[in-house]
Amino acid sequence: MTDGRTTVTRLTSSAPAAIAVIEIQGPKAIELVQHYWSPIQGKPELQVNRIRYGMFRSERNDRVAIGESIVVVQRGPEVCELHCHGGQAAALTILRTLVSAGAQERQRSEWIAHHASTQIAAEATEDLLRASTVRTASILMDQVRGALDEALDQIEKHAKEGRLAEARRIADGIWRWSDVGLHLIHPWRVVLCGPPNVGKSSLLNRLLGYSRAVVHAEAGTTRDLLAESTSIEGWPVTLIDSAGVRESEHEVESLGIERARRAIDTADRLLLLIDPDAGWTDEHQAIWQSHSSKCLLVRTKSDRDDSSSPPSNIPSIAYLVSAVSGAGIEQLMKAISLSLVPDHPLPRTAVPFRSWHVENLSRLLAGNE
Ligand SMILES: Nc1nc2c(ncn2[C@@H]2O[C@H](COP(=O)(O)OP(=O)(O)OP(=O)(O)O)[C@@H](O)[C@H]2O)c(=O)[nH]1
Ligand SMILES: [Mg+2]
Repeated sequence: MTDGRTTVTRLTSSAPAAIAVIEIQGPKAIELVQHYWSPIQGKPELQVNRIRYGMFRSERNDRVAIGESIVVVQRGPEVCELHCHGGQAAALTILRTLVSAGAQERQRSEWIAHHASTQIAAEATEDLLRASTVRTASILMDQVRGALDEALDQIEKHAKEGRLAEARRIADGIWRWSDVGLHLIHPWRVVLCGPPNVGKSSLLNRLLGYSRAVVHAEAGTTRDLLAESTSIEGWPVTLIDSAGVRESEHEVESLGIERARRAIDTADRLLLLIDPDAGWTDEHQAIWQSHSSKCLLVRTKSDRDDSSSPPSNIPSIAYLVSAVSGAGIEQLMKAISLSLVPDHPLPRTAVPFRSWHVENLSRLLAGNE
């Protein structure tokens, strides 16, 4: 399998985690592990599928300063897994030691491609390592287990046997999940926008759950874009705070407003914020006219509402929130989630998650018209 090479691969993601798993395989695998590892208890011999605990020592000549506690599992005659602490230092030390002793480092992508049953299963396995929520990971896990491959096989079979309508029906059913599939590891970009002082930075902080952006009573506080990753109902989202949009003579503020406009144009969704006192302005109207289909209207500062000054020209579809009291925030999160993914795939659904999957389906559907 490794052409006589002994290879070592870090199987887990390089992001810090509780545990890192390194696999060594090839003719020298077991010998190398036994050279650097010794058990806490019992004989040093390894047995297939027996879990052993011990110390990995980088040096054997008694000049050892630090040993790493690891769990060792021999998985086959020439394969061994080493489970160590998940920070960078432990895994790197073990990898480097084994490489300097003659093993060849193999990239995880190569390892995955070799072990996966299909290209799609390999891609799903790679993306699974980058999934940031249980919800997105479980969709990718379904694709690792073959949901998309099976659906594509069915399409091919129907098409070959002349049942084009059936092939098309299945392709249509998969294609409808394209948007969610393409965002499983690439977050949706949701921009908080509106005139200065409407409460964009305050709402960003409230949605994130911590104080990330500077909030101030002075209009024009935020100058640059401020992007932060989070998840909303299990969907990965980058929330972006922006400078309040207005005509400004101030050079730095104008640069910020220019960036805000670009972010508004390229956003997946906009939270267009309306201050209860200032109401709906020309700036709102301009953003709404170009982007109404991706806008959620949000009337802010609801804790300040009183019957003596009811907001007049604010559309009634606006969500009412208070970044101060938290009122309406949960409903807004639900609305954002529903607007991003109105209908979510059930378990074992075939979901295309790379652009080439979507392009192939689009071509297939276009050719079948
Ligand atoms: N009572 C109340 N005040 C709020 C709320 N949200 C924001 N404010 C106040 O409104 C002012 C402006 O808030 P920011 O969050 O800085 O507004 P912004 O839209 O980011 O402003 P710029 O960055 O200048 O465009 C501050 O004095 C906040 O304390 C709220 O929900 N309730
Ligand atoms: Mg701000």
